Amino acid sequence: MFEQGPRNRRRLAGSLLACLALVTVSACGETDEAIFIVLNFEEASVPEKVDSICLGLWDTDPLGGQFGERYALASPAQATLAVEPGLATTGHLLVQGYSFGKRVALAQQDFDFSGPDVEASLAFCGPGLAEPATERASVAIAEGAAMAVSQGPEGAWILVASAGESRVYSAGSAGLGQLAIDAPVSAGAVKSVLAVDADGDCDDDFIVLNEGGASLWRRDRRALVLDNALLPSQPQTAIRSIALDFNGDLLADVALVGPDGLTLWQGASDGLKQVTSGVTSEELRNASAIAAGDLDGDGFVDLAIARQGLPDRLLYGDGTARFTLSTASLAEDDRDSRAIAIGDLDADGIAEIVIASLGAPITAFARNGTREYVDRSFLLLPNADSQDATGLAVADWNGDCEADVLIAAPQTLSWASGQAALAEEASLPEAREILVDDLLGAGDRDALLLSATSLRWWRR
Ligand SMILES: [Ca+2]
Ligand SMILES: [Ca+2]
Ligand SMILES: [Ca+2]
Ligand SMILES: [Ca+2]
Repeated sequence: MFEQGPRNRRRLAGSLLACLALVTVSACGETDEAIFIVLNFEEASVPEKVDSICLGLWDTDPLGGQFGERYALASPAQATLAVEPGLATTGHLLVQGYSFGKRVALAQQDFDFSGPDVEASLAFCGPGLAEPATERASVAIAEGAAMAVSQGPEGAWILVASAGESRVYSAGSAGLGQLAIDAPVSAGAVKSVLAVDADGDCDDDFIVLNEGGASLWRRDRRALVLDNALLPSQPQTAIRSIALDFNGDLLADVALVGPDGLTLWQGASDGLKQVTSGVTSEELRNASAIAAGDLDGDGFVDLAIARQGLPDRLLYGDGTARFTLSTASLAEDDRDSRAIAIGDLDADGIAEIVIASLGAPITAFARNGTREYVDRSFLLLPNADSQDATGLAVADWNGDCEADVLIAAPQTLSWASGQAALAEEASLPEAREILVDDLLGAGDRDALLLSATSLRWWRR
């Protein structure tokens, strides 16, 4: 196993930090027994710039040790980590790549300490997938469930949680298999689930929002463990949440929204702490969804917040937990917005905002000036009728390194990037939640569609 303990942890971290600066393997050689892990960061390998990574190593033996650390990426082409095996014979490497705290890339593989050095790449897209997506599996689920995907040493876990029942699925050649994993169970109705690495060990834990508030289900090898000590104790009524890094310290922060507006939890070494945002709850009441990204290009993460029956809002961050409500942004209408996403739809390096509302078509807003966003749906999106959409995923679904839009609705749609603007690609089964992730750790794209009665897995 890896030699664990504060002294050894510092030394391993120092060795990677030194190598990030020097980008040479020879500078990392500290011991005879070490194996070298070489990470390659390919330019433009993901639609969003990877600005930090979490590098996790686990002994294959669940009783063995582990190592996890987050690192900022300036613009290295390569980094090397020397790892001493201790008693371990085989290990698992997982590298999560983040943009402003949101995971946008992934690399993982098993390795053998007696074998060659390990080489991993954070590539996630290209050269483009011509084949249409097909359904790989469909399973029946309990009514009222919510889902999220956690990446960790045993691969991707799909949590489907509802009142009185928690199921964890894994995607494989046989379809979606239910794993025999000990997990907490929500007593009340589940509003949403978020995957976020709350304890900094590079695997994703879950924050489950239900009628009673929030609870943290920490991923711990073959189990999910209730660990609310990592969350603030303040009661809150949030219905949706996102992972982000609003103060640039590499620790995962969480932003939550609901009828009472915005709540911010700032990551610390011993868990998440509630901080004030600078915006009153009245100014953001009836919030229904939230997305994060750098909207004005100043290097600090900003927030886009959808609301039910009230104008959607933009908040500009200053690199701390303080956000300023924009008065001159997004249309001042009162649609029933249910989902919001940020992505660069036209690949010009400037983020766009996509909003899904009940009884209205999908809308895309583009930056006009410094901090103003205006409706540019007619330029950016296919001509579309009202979709009654409740979920959105903006991610590279067709593998050309440009953002695509997947819309969860009574008739779910995918809009694909291509030569010019987004074009309608395919109709998918009904869904109310949708997400795109890499379920097999192979650099491919998977979509999960959650409806009232089923979980469906589509794959390119
Ligand atoms: Ca974790
Ligand atoms: Ca910004
Ligand atoms: Ca753009
Ligand atoms: Ca694409």
